[in-house]
Amino acid sequence: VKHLYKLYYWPGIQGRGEFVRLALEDAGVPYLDVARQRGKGHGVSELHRLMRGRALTIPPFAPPFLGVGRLVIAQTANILHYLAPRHGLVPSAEAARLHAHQLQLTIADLATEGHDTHHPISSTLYYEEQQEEARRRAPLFRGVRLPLFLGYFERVLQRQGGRWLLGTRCSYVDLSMFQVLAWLDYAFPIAMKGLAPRIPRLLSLRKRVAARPRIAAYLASPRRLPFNEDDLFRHYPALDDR
Ligand SMILES: N[C@@H](CCC(=O)N[C@@H](CS)C(=O)NCC(=O)O)C(=O)O
Repeated sequence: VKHLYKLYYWPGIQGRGEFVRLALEDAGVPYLDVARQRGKGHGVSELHRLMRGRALTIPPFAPPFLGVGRLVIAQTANILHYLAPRHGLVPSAEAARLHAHQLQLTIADLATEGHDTHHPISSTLYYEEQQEEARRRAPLFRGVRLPLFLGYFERVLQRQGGRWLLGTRCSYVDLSMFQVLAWLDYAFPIAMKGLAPRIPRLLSLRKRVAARPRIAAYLASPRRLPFNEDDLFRHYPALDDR
């Protein structure tokens, strides 16, 4: 009997859970989004139970995590590394799988730096408590770090033939790249407009992913939550000016 995948992630935001959702949605695999369900064995309390309780010998530190039968694994890139070969989301050669993992970890670094524009001091403080520092950090992200990251991915894409980041088919890395570009566009529309001429391949990759039938259906469904100011990427106009 195949287990139903359980995705454990905070409700109310796309967050890092979205990288996993996009992979499951594109593969057409059914899954339970545990914290978005009500009732016993569901909800946010179930996340806390697995992180803090005695149920697991290796509990996760933070969401997202994935439950497969009795196995519970965390760290976004690790989850995707597990799922991808089982659902045709990565080429099978070892080198390709390592490169996919490498690119995914780099996307994770970019996501963290994007988040840190509004939380430069600590995620334990509110944005309003670190606004001044955010106004110092954001221009450095927009002006230096972001072009460096996106320039890197644009170059990889070019070397792979311009269509997909890895090989000749869509992989989970492309799905995650779509997500980061969508977030960036939401959070930093002015900066992204300025960068657009330098990342033509990435921008067409984004459209190509959005047009995949299962992704398009997902994006139009209530399962896809709207962007918001509790999420990893937030639209604070003060952090996207000049
Ligand atoms: N490196 C981890 C980061 C996990 C993470 O930071 N999760 C966030 C939500 S997106 C969280 O709830 N963190 C709680 C904490 O850091 O205390 C991953 O990629 O999965």
